[in-house]
Amino acid sequence: MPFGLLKFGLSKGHPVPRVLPPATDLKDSYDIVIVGGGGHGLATAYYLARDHGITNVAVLDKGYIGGGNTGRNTTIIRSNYLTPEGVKFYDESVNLYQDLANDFDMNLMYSKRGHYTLAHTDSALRTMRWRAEVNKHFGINSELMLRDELQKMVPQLNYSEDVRYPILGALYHEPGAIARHDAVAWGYGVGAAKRGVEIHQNTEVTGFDITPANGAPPKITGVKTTRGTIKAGKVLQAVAGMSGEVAKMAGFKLPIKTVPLQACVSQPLKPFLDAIVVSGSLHVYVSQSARGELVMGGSTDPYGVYQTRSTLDFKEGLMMHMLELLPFIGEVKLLRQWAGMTDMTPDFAPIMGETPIDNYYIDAGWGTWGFKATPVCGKRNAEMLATGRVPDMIAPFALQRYHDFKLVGEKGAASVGH
Ligand code: FAD
Ligand code: PYC
Repeated sequence: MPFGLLKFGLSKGHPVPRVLPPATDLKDSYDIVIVGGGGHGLATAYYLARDHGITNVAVLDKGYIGGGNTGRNTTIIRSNYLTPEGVKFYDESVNLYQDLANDFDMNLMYSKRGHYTLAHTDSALRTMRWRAEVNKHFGINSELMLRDELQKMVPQLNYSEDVRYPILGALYHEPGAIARHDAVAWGYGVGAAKRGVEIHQNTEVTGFDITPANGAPPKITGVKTTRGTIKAGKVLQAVAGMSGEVAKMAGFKLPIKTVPLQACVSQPLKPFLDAIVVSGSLHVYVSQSARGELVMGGSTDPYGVYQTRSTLDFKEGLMMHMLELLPFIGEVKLLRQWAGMTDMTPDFAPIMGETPIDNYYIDAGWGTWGFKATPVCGKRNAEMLATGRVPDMIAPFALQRYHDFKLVGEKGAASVGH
């Protein structure tokens, strides 16, 4: 009998502890204002306070923390990217994830599963071999696996040759994992708040005060919100699906198209699938959560809109392909379906660092792949805001690269087919 729990539940003397301090008024001025209380904004605030002692910081979110894509993603964490810049960057993130539960004193349910990207064609096998070689060069455990070996590792899949896209092999990535996404947001938020950062929910940013200084680049001086205008020494924009619109308020343009990405979960099933399985050709991916739900998704919707509507069209297409991969789940019921808005860049890599506005920094272009990057973004954004220098780790992701035509082509590794 969990007596302690019963006592906790019944006694007024044991209230559930408040995890975030109660909301306060906005101050007139902050050293740093972070626009967006998703994982990226909160992680930045956390590392600013923890590693740099900077706490005169406000995180502003128009809704509730983690209510954007941080709380809508399918929680896949991996570093099996294609470019050296991407591999090093996501590897740092995977490493940071290892200590987070201890840092936060919170169970993130981080679960290493192994990640398999299926190849159904010879050209896909070639790409998987390429990714494996780049990964191995940087010390990351990825390898090409041909069908017989794969079948031993993930016997649940349909290996029949009598299908449209028979499975030929896979890129196996041993560190591939899933975690509890809301706990990541809350862990960072609570950790930042405990150290003095202010988190203001229901506070929408509606514009910016920018001073044009004679001949010098324009400079940020303040942030306009639905609760008044505040002065800001520096600003970080971390608003994922709203990146293009918020940048427009600051007076510059991003090479971003915003499209919905949908996902769904099944009713809970007895655990049968340990691996995370992705197929670009079938436009599906699936893992089984600790609760037994199959967490499933596919490609982005083919139209640019700012909405999070679930569609029958997506569900039908996804299930058709899921049944090709796991034909025995035909009777399984769907429990929930949802969508998030994803900010897609031309090269499927993020945009991080400086902008045309002095002291206005950006963390955007996270499309369908940014949950896994939450810790590294927080750590490197904080370093940049604290020192005023762009860390080498994120320099390749500068907005300027589109002007210089130095793209970081990650289309083959960003997530599922697009
Ligand atoms: P968000 O969590 O979206 O936070 C941005 C915040 O900004 C929001 O809370 C929003 O309310 C706020 N905001 C917006 N405009 C304003 C404004 N004007 N003023 C104030 N606040 C504002 N990535 C992976 O790595 N692995 C996955 O498996 C994965 N699966 C995904 C599945 C789906 C269905 C979706 C939609 C995305 C998936 N992603 C995945 C991508 C990932 O979720 C995002 O890239 C990541 O969560 C972005 O985090 P963020 O903190 O930048 O943004
Ligand atoms: O980034 O691995 C990923 C991912 C899978 C599905 C959506 N994003």
